[in-house]
Amino acid sequence: MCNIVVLQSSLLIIKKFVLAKLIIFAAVTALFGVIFLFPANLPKAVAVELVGQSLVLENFETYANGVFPDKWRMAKSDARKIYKIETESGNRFLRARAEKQGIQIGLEHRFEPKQQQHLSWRWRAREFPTGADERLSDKHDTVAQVYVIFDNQILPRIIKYMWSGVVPEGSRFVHPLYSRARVVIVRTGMSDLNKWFQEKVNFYDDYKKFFDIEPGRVQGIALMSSSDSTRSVAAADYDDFVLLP
Ligand SMILES: [Ca+2]
Repeated sequence: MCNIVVLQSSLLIIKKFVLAKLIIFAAVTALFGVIFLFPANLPKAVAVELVGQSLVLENFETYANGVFPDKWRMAKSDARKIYKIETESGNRFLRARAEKQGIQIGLEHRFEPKQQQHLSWRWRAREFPTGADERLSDKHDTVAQVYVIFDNQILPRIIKYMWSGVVPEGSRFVHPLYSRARVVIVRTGMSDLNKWFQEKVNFYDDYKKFFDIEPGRVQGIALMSSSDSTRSVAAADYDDFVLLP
């Protein structure tokens, strides 16, 4: 009898533990839309290992004008309204315009970060979210940000490279909404509107500096222009994501 009571009580504890884990997982997924778990109907990016070589992950040239780039996965279907292909002087790129929204999209590509440590891309700010501050959870919006997602696709570590209107360039801090994410402000200021800039980051070094361990496999990259916290508008363009040794 006693054993049955102990067993029942153990089962209850296990159930509570599993429930708590599920609640935490749902909360994290809702916040960050662990995008690679969802829309499995979309084709995966071709995973090519090119050790010691550059690899163009995405230049948007293969898509028709005005469409959502279907190699990218979305956290919510409303992403289709935010992210669309645009053409300018014969070049195709991704245009983002988020009105009171914050939805990320991601491109799955798994590889060993030690082999290809750098990511470069181009971006252009068009409209900054009003009153945003990337350090504060209640004002956490960004005109443009690019992420590298590491280790796994359930509770990944993430490094987010952001263009901030106000936070000083070079700032590095823990993400205010997700403790496994780190932020690097790679560009600051609202004066350089409508002008393309190229960025290049060493995500392998950044991971080691932030977490003090060797990174696991990169799972992919993601991007987001967000304006949900400030109930305003964020607009930016993105192009030419390249992995380099
Ligand atoms: Ca392009």
